[in-house]
Amino acid sequence: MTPDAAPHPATDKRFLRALGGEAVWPPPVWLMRQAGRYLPEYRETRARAGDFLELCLTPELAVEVTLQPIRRYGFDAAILFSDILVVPYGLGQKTWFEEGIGPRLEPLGSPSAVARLEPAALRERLAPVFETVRRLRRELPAETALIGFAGAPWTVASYMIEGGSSRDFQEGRRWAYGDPEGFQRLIDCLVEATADYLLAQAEAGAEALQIFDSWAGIWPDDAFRRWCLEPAARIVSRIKAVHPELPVILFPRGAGPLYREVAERSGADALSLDTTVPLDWARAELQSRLCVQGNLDPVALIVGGEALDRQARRILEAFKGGPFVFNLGHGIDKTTPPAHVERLMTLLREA
Ligand code: 1CP
Repeated sequence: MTPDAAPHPATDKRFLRALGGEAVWPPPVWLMRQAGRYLPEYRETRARAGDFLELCLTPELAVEVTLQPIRRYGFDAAILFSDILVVPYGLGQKTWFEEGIGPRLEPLGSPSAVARLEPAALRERLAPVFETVRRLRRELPAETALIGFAGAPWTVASYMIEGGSSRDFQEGRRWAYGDPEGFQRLIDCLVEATADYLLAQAEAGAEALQIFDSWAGIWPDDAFRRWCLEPAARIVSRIKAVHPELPVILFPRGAGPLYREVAERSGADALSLDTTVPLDWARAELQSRLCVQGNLDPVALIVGGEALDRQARRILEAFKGGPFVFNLGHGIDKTTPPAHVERLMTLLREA
């Protein structure tokens, strides 16, 4: 770990310095899902786009909504505006977003459907995303880093199998236990497609990459290793083979004590911590090995006031002195008052 005042930092972007292992203070900050429905200007652009996938795949509009939270709050990092489900779309699976329901996909049906996916077409189908990344690098303020992202294989597979959101992921779990070889073929396909997709974002100018495994927390430990940790490690290794210096953040949400194995074995530069990870444990077991990011409860941000201040201060106190990026433990809720984000930013700047 290098001290804050390293003589020749490779970058002066605060966010990238923290990912590189520096204790930057006050900590760099961004918020998962920082562009979205809680912002009136997003709702306005969203209405103009009509369709959500159209918004993701129209560079002019995707750039605009990426920049909106940066203009308002001056976060240290912008995250490309897109969605994890553009990958199934890029693979040729029918994917759409229904107002008031969320993502919908034509379910894969059976493992044999994996053979019909079209990994060779992904780069071309998702070309607008890479154009968005290129434009963002030109338009972002000099001090703001650009994060590219993708869903992790299991989390994306869960939507591909269930045909949308799920309460208990029964279909995916049945598939994994009942036909592990068939399920492995889907995961392998997603490992390759996701690595290709992230590498293309890196070539277009993404300066850090985050892999969202939002539903990693449902598995027994052996299944977690096989379906979450191993695929993530393979993606990281493919990225590092081409771009050894490009920082990768993993978000194995709900991994509990397995977060430590992810820190040791995934090859990631940083871990994004969900709200339930105990702070003292994370400081001792995780932050001693790599940069941690997180883990404010999004509901504390909805409530605001003293409750928000108290939760934010606890996190600051726990992670001060080591590599740390302030963030939420999960995506910002659409009912969050924008003024509460402003209050949080004031508190962080005074830390
Ligand atoms: O305008 C709308 O109604 C669409 C809402 C929305 C938005 C704003 C969706 C549909 N996706 C997004 C953008 C998005 N999604 C971003 C970029 C914006 C930013 O961060 O500023 C990112 C990083 C995501 C990632 C994402 N999509 C995840 C992983 C993170 C997480 O929150 O766990 C997941 C699981 C999705 C799937 C998805 N897409 C959209 C919704 C509503 C959902 C969740 C559905 C569910 O809960 O199962």
